[in-house]
Amino acid sequence: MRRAEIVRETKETKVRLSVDLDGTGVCALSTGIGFLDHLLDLLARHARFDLRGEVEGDLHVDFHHTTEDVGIVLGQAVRRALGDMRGITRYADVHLPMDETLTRVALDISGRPFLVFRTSFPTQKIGLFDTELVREFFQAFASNAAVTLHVETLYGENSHHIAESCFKGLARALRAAVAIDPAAAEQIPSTKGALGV
Ligand SMILES: [Mn+2]
Repeated sequence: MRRAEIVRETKETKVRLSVDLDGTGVCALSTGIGFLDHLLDLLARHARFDLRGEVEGDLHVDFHHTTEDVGIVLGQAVRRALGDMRGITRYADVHLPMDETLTRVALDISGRPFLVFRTSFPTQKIGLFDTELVREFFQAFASNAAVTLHVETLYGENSHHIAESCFKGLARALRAAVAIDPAAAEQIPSTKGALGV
């Protein structure tokens, strides 16, 4: 069972989140931030991960802590659910089109955290959501899932479409990279014989 649950509590947020990497794409998670809930729903659906939990954040301050901390906890949960990463495909890359927008996401479940994020937004807000928080989420996720993640929006004009293409792209890349490689199901996909140590 590739499942894990993480509970993280600070003065700013309290996050309980469970992930099943071999789910059906259910998302039963409410952050109090409408657009972030929408993006997490897309992530779960397109990765076919089941995400469940509760999030309480200091939304009276702004959306920063909550968005970042959900990224931290999701990253930690994915990393724990992967275990020793035996048999995974490890690498994946997708080009995710969303109407006029095209975003490329390349992923290596390397055990080494690194983010390249070359995406900019034509607006500062999508509804009440600050577009600068998309990078914060990706940084928190990549750092805590210990993956090498390259995200680049090649072109796009609508901030909603751009944010969606980043999250759907991450989802599709995760789905492919965590998939078990039938040709090497019992092997750690590294000449080092171990990942993330
Ligand atoms: Mn949408």
